Amino acid sequence: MSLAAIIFDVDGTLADTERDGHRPAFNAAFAEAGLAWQWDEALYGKLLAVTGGKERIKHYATLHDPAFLQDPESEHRIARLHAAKTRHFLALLESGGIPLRPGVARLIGESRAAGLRLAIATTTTPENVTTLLRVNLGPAAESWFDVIGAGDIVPAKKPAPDIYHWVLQRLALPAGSCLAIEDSAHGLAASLAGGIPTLITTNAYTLDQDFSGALAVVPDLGATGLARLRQLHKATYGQHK
Ligand code: XBP
Ligand code: MG
Repeated sequence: MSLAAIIFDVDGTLADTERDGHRPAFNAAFAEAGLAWQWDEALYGKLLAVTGGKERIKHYATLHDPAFLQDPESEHRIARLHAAKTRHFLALLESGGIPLRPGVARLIGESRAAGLRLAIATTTTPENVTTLLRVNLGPAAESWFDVIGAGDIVPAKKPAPDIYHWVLQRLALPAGSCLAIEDSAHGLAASLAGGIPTLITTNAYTLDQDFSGALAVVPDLGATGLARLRQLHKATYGQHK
């Protein structure tokens, strides 16, 4: 089976969004709402155990402010906090504060030039993805991706494979003809459960995670172009034509 499509995760893979992007955006939303919650870098690293912003807020409240969840309005309050957080995050993106990681733009360009199909599979909010692409790659970038699977379109977020199943179905490709690029153990669990060979590009939060089952683990995509991805994919699937 030859390589037909690359499916990118977003947070931590396309860009280092978590520590200096989502985290301060959450804190700004909490401050705006008059909450004394403050997520420092170390705490945020632990909270990343739960994917999805709304889910992460609820997880934090369960651990550190259970009274918040006694309020019958708490689900609405979480939704409002998350909407405010998204507003702050988008403003940061628009200001150019979150560049793509090394090698990402080049790999996207090489893949397009070679006629590979591109897709996104992420738990983050759809506008976060489209804005990140537009700000860093220009107004046409969203159209380069055949499928953008993001946010609440599937009920179970990573590490569940649902978002990868959703994307594969829309690509109408077998899992083995795709290659996923992820940065975290949760992302890897999701893509592997979807049957997709996966390359890991680590970041500071995920460096020490267990990436058993990955095609390879690299510190970034700076030295990993399309030729290397084809090699890695062929080593796994090349024998099954
Ligand atoms: C990323 C996430 C996201 C972001 C926040 O996981 O867990 O929740 O932290 O985005 P992955 P939202 O990289 O595996 O997709 O606040 O928009 O949910
Ligand atoms: Mg990620």
